[in-house]
Amino acid sequence: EDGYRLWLRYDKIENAALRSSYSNQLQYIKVYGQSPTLAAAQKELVMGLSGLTGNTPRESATTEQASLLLFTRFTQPAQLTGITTDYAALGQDGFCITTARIKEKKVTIITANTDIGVLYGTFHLLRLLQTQQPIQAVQVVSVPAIQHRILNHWDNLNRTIERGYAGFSIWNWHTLPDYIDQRYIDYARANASIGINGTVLTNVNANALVLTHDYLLKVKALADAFRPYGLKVYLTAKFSAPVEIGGLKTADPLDTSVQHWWQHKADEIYELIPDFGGFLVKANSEGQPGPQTYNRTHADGANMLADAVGTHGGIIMWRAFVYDVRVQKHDEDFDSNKTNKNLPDIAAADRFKQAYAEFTKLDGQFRKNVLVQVKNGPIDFQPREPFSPLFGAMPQTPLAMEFQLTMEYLGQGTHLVYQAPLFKEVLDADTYATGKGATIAKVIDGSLYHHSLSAIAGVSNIGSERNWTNHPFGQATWYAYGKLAWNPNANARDIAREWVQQTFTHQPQAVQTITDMMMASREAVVNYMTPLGLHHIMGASGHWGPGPWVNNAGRADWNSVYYHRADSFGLGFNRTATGSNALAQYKPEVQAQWKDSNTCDERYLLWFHHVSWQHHMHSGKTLWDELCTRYQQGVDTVRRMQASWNSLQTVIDPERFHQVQQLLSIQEKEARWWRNSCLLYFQTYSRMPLPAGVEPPDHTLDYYKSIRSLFVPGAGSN
Ligand code: BDP
Repeated sequence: EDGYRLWLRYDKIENAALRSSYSNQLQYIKVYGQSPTLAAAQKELVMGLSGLTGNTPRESATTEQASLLLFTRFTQPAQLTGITTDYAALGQDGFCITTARIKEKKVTIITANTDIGVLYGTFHLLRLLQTQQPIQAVQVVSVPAIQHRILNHWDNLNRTIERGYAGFSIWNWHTLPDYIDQRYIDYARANASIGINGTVLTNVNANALVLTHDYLLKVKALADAFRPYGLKVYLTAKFSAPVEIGGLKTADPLDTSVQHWWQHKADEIYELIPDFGGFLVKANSEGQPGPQTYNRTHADGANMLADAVGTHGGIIMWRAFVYDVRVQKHDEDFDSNKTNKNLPDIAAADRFKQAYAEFTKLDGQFRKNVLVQVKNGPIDFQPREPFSPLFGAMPQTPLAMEFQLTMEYLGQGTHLVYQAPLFKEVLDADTYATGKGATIAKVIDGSLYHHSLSAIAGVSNIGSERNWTNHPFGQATWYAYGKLAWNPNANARDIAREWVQQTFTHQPQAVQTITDMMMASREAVVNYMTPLGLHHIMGASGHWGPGPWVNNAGRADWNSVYYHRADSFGLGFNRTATGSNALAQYKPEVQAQWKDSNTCDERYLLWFHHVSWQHHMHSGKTLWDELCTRYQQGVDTVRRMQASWNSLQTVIDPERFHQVQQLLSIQEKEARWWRNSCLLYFQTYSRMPLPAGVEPPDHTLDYYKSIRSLFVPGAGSN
């Protein structure tokens, strides 16, 4: 049991009565229409039903004999005119599963407007069986809320992965285009099973080479392999490509030779890949070139590319993850040993504010096929961030959400952190952009401002490891991302439960135990890394392990001390009107939740306030005592997760049991490392003792500071 099969294991159901009821009901399959997608649906059904029931279903020659019928609006057989489906409500990707009677015989029907809708319905039906639901009277209508549900691979052409912790890239550029690894097909199947319909193959820190003809042939081979599963291919576009591979002197978006170059490049791509999705672009951020290099705006850059792909139906996802040189210019003055000296200057610049400052002024200037892709928080995928103030602040521009499935700041490949609660916290957050109830889910599904174009992106956690994600529970985050992209209103616990049933066991107590572990895991990582609104205090560059003392990284805002601002008075970043005033980027109702340090939701306290060590917390404790307690709670939760997992030895297969057991013990060790390092470091400012119940660190601060990470995979550009 090596984890390769993900949640599509289709192992035989133990309950014999259930098995035979499923197999009786679904014994004769008839698929109306012919296409690679419908063939994939049929193949999946045969594989799934044979595995789950032990009985291979048959292909039915006639409608009369069939008990499971798959058709689209266009292939619905004439005999079945009595079966009415509200096709208009299903859109492109939605599906309907019903039970009906044809001449007194009960049948199950999967129908949709498109073949891909039928495939999604097929996976849904199989999931009902995998989770052992009753299907005698099944009635499901399911339509995705978001149009483009995409994975972003930060994969380099040399197969390393930026911030990747599951081995190397699954794209083997060397053997493409001639060799199609079964893994590509299984990747597409897995994505289709949870409704993901797009994949950006390459890193946002882009390499122009992928746009050369030879690489495009390799991209085409992947696109062809994915197409039956409805998975569109996208690429990252390096803004300087016209210079790097096109021989032009400039990449200025207003230069006609540059515009033509991109137009021809797009034509070449669409010639090979008619359903190519479009480009994802990181521009003028962390050293990437962009339109500002030529004194043009993000809108100028995005629009030029939008015009190139627009004639072919493509889209541009232009990232808002930018922070410009205004912070950098403070570097020379920035002296962390005298943190307060330059605070007013640095605070005025506050990286938190930059994406909003640069992008809101461009609202209304983007072409119709451009989405601005915004990370969930204003800084960078921290264990907990307030939502980015851009959401709701650009009414005329469709905004795409960017979540990070790979765990750059969450313990990387060895920590069990189920991220659905994090995603939900963001999706459910109320921006108040149009009054109460203007949730982020409504911003990105397009309903708030009536955009028909909508997208969501998850930075992939997938690699060449046999089990795809290295940590077996990394699969759960991939799974949950797909489910929430389809339905942002779904419940994180329900998703966890169904994932556990498909992935590990049906034993009710064990399902409960594992689900509880997963649901506790996100708060645990917040507590043992960055409680109460601390953020970005990890080791520099690799972002692995604690580094609250980091004060010598290349830019002011790459340093932990820039973010936590510990001093003898207290802790936290004042982002209220007396500080950087980043808070002003939110609507008044949101500001009201956070602006007063006495009433601020304590999950965000140190994001917005510099408060005294003696600050009176809601628990009645001082800030210092509360901070210590939270770090301890983080460690305690991991220990409870260990105990829970250990209780499952007889239920889980030995291979995955031991794998997770070992990983949890690394997590416990690292949680202690975080707690000890942070408390010792912050204690040099608070000068207060550890409260009762908090375990004393077993080494000195100097020892923790001296720990150097020998190897951190996936190191990135900062
Ligand atoms: C940060 C990563 C860096 C990425 C960057 C981005 O540390 O490796 O390139 O984000 O999203 O999280 O562009």
